Amino acid sequence: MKYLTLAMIFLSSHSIAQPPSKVAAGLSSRYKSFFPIGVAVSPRALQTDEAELIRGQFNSITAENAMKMGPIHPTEKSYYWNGADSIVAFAEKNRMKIRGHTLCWHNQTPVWFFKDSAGNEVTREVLIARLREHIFTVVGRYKEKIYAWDVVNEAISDKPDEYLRPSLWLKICGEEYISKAFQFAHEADPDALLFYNDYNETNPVKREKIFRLIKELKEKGVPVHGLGLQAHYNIYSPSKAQLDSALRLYSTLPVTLQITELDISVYPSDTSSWRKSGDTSTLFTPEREQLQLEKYRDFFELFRKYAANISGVTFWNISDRRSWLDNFPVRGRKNYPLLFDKDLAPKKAYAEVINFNDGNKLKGK
Ligand code: HXH
Repeated sequence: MKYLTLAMIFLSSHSIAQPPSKVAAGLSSRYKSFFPIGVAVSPRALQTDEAELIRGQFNSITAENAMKMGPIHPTEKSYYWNGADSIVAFAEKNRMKIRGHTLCWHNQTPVWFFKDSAGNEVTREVLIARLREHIFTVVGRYKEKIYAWDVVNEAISDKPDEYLRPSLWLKICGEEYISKAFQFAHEADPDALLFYNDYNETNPVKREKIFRLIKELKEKGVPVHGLGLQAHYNIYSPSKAQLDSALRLYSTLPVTLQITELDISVYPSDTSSWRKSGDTSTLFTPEREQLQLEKYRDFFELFRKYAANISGVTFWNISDRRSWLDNFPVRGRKNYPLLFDKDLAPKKAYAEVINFNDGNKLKGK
C-alpha cells in the first residue's frame, strides 16, 4: 500500500510532461461562463513556444492571414491550403473553436479576381461567379470545422458622407456583392455563423452606417448572424463611454456580437504624432503601461456587461514578440498591444483582465 501510494505520487508528478505554465489558469477558463477567448495566429507561431501559451490561454483560433483571398487563392486555378490546414489541425487537436477570416475584402485580394485574361476589368457576372467559386471552395473545405466566418470585411467607408467603401467590389458589382457573399457562404455551410466585420466601429458616424447595413441585410432576409467589432483600439481611444454606447446600440440588432481583432496600441491613431521610434527598449513606458492596463480593465468590464450579446472575444496576435502593429502604420516602430510580453510572460494588464469579482457578474442582465 505504502509503495502503491509512493508510486502514485511518482506517476502523477511525472505524467505532466509539459513545463509548468507561466500562468496558473488561462484567460479562456476565467471567461468560461462569458464567451470563448480567441487569438489570431500564423502557421509559423504554432511551431514555436507560443503554441504552449495558446493552448493554456485560448479556446478559439483565427488565421491572421492564411485564409484571406490572397494567401489561399493566389491565382484563378490555384489554392494554397498548407497554412490554413495546419491552423485547423492545431485547433482540432487542442479542441479549440475556429473562426474563419475572411471571405470577401477589398484588401489582400489578388488582382486576378478583377481582371480577365486580356487585363481588362471583368463584368459583374464574372466577378460574382468568381466570388461564388471562392466561397464554395474555401467554406466547403472547412465545413463543420469552422463554426463562424467573417464573410465580408470592411465594406463601409470611413468618410462621414459616404456609405459604402468605393472598392472594386462595389464598382463592378454594386451593393449586391455583400448579400451575394452571405448567400454563397450560407449555401456552402448552412450551419456556420456568418459575420459582417469592421473597424472604427465605436466612431459615432461609422457605427450608424454599420447598424444600418446589418439592419438592411436582415430586412432583406440575407443570412447574416453576427457583427464583428474589430476593436483595434489604443491607450487613448475609445473612451469607456464611447465603447459602452457602441455596444449598447449594436446589442439592439438581431445578431450576435463578437470582438474579433482586439488589441490596444500604445500610440495614438492621430497621424500628427506618428514618429519613427529609436530605442525600442524604452517605448513601453510606465505611463503607457498604466494607460493600457486601464483600457484593458475598462473594456473587459464592458465585454462582461454585454456578455448576453457577445459570443466571443479574439485578440489579434499572441504576444508583443510580434504583432501586425509592428511597423504599421509607421515603419520602423515597435508596438506593445497585447497581454503577453515578448518573453510570453503576462503583462500587468493581464491581471486586470482576469481579476474581477464573480459576484458582480452581469451576464444575462
Ligand atoms: C484589420 N484591418 C484586418 O481585418 C485584418 O485582416 C488584418 O490582419 C489587420 C487588421 C484593420 C485596418 C483597417 C484599415 C486600415 C488599417 C487597418 O487603414 C489604415 C491605413 C493606414 C493607416 C491607418 C489605417
